[in-house]
Amino acid sequence: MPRENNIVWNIISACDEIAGYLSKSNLKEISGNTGEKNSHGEDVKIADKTANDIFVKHMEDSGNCFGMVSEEMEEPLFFDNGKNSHEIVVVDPLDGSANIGLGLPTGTIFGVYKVSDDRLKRSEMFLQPARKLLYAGYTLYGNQIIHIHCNGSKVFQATQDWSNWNTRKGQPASFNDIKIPQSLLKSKTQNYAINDGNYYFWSDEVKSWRDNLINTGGYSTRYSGSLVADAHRILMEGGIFAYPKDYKNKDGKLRTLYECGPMSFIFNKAGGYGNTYDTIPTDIHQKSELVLGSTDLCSTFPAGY
Ligand code: FDP
Repeated sequence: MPRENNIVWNIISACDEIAGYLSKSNLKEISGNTGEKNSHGEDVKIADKTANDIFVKHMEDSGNCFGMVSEEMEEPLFFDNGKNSHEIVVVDPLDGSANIGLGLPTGTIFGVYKVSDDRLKRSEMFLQPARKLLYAGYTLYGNQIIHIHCNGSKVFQATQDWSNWNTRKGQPASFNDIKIPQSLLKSKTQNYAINDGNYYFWSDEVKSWRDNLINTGGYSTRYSGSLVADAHRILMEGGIFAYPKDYKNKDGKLRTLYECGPMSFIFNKAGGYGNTYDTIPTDIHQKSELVLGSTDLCSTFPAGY
């Protein structure tokens, strides 16, 4: 598959470079903090900052990106080099960064929107619902590098091995139109990905939903603490990922624009459910509750409690 100079290939190139950086780095060193805080007052790890720098460089050099919002930047960045382009990008350059020091899976999540007609360089340009995404995807840095992409109609996967991370390895045909399995009808054990350690911070409704799931039987907990890894398992095998609001995180923990939105878009287009598909963010760094997964199981979740 030849590389072209368009925003999607520019994003894939950025993810490839991030993958190379992660694979060659000293785990202890890159999991250290830079001493800076991100937009939510959280410590920025060296790997977070480096992944962001790599992503910015690729967007800037491409000439195909009008502007971008990143978890690691307080304000949107607009590129002179892309002033005539038609696309803006939202990104979490390195999601699941708590996993970095252990060599456990991490990922990059991104979405591509159309530039607003007024072309005014303001953060309002990015405040669009996931349903308006032109394109979204994530890259999982695990045993292999897995790119999941959605062009608005289909969800597809490309896999690269680490020895060849900078060349395309082809796309298995069976993964060219990913559809999430329904959950409740299946006889095999299903997975739920939720941080049970927050149980006592949840509302009574969420607690009883989770208790009921366990009492029903046939469910296993699979939670790695990396959204990309946990959501990927659910997309491929069915089940539910949920990060509910709780008494610590009153709006939820995950970011509406560059985490929840692209994931909700991908899950909806794969025939599943993503609760923030229609949410219009009011701030670029807003947080939301996130529920993703098989439509039948997600419909039982008491969202909003
Ligand atoms: P991290 O802070 O390590 O980047 O994006 C936030 C995130 O990870 C998600 O990847 C992950 O799903 C979630 O936080 C894990 O949060 P908890 O540790 O509170 O479960």
